[in-house]
Parts: sequence; structure tokens; C-alpha cells
Amino acid sequence: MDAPNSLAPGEVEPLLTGRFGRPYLYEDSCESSQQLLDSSDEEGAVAVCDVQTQGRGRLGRGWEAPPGSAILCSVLLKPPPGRPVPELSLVAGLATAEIVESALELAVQLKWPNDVMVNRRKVAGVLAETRNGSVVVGIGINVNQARDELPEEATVAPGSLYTSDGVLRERAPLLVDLLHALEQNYERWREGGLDALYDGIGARDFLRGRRIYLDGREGIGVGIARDGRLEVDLEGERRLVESGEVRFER
Ligand code: BT5
Repeated sequence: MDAPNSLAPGEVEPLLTGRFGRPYLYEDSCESSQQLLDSSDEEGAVAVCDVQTQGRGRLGRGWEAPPGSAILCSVLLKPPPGRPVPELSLVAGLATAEIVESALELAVQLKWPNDVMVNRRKVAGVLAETRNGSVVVGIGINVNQARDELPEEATVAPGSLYTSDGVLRERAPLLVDLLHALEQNYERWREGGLDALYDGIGARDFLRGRRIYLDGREGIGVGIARDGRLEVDLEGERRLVESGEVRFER
């Protein structure tokens, strides 16, 4: 790609439009951007790494991306006490889906609880971790990886924006759009809870109507409930799932 493709502060900070991204902490290489923030930082502080040596997924899993290819960022949030933290995965997932949708001009779906899907492939993932009453929300978006640069052993088949439409992109404008969308969705969630975002989430529900597997049983995804849980139908038994992993038929 001819265009500069750096996420260094000089490329990103001049483009920022809102509160999120200030301060903007950047490292060429780090273990995980999740480790660069803690509750002493102000809300909206963002950490970005060009490459992570120990990128984290959920449930002790890893997150991998070659240097310079992806967006790997963490955002510090200070939600009001008592608010359900897992909802923030959906808040951030929706923001990610919205900006990927605008970039690709393709439909983007949310696979509960934290995967962003294009053409049945996972192009982004979200990880929400609590820190002393604050929440560090990590977002990884596969931007310019070619197919052979995506992990081979993945629970959900991976894709990138590049494998979706063949376009190599500058990452800085995408990151700035992401921070803007996240700030807007987070403010709406703070005011009105998940209900305020439900239309956008429900309309992109990947598992709705899909054959799924949960705890060794087969069923159908009914959909993301208004409280953020996933409703499933396991051979006639309705269940609301709080957290965990739901597999689907490829
Ligand atoms: C996630 O976990 O999807 C959350 C990913 C969050 C990553 C961001 S990057 C910035 C911040 N800093 C971090 O250290 N983490 C956050 P999960 O649903 O558990 O998915 C992890 C699984 O996805 C792994 O077991 C792999 O199979 C697969 N995987 C790893 N890298 C991937 C990639 N780049 N694209 C798609 N799938 C991947």
C-alpha cells in the first residue's frame, strides 16, 4: 500500500473528533493493549499496539495479528456502578459492526456475545475485562490480513476486511471512526441501557434462526434478548444463556 499506514499518535490524534482517544497511548509492540490501561486513567483513554506478543481473547484464548495489519485497541470505561459489564461487549460489538459496515458497504452481523461477522467469517472480536470498578474494552479488527495471515486454528472461521472485499485500507481513519461510534453507543447505553441500542443489535443478530450447539446439545438460536442474554431453543426447551460459547453449523 502506498498510503502511510501507521497508528502512531501523529496519524491518529489530529483526526479525533470526540472525548475517546484522549489520552492516546501507543506502542509499536506490547504484550497486550489491555495491560496498558488501568482505573487511574480517565474514561475514554485508549491504548493501541501495532503488534501484540500475547494478545488475549476470552476464556484464556489468544488473539493473533501480524504487525501493521490490524486494529488492536483498548478503551477504558467507567460505567455507573451496578450496570452489567457483559453488555459492554455488545455495545462495543455494535460500534465495530457499524464502522465495518460503512467501510465495506456489506451487511455485518454480531455473533453473540462478542464476534463481528462478515459472510460467516469473524473479522473482529471484543473482550471486556473489569479493573477495580473500571472496564477495559479490547477490540481487535482484522483489516489488511491476507487469508494466509489469519489464524488456522480458530473456533470461528476468520476473515478480514481485505479478504471480504480485496481493498487494502489505512487503519487510522477506521480507528477514529471506531472510537467515535463507541463513544456514541456508550453514551446511549449509559443513558438508556441496552434497550437504547437494541434495534441495531437485534437487526444484526447472527445466531437468530441458526442451528446451534450448546453444552453438547443441538438447538436453534432464538436471538439476543433485550437484556443482552442469548435465547436458545434446545429441542423445545427455551433457555437464556448468560455467557459462554455457542457453536453454529458452518
Ligand atoms: C475475542 O476472543 O474475540 C476477543 C478478541 C479481543 C482482541 C483485542 S485486540 C486488542 C485487545 N488486546 C488484547 O490482548 N485483546 C484485545 P475469543 O472470542 O475468545 O476469540 C479468540 C479465538 O479467536 C482464538 O481462540 C482463535 O481461535 C481465534 N482468533 C485469534 N486471533 C484471531 C483473529 N485475528 N481473527 C479471528 N479469530 C482469531
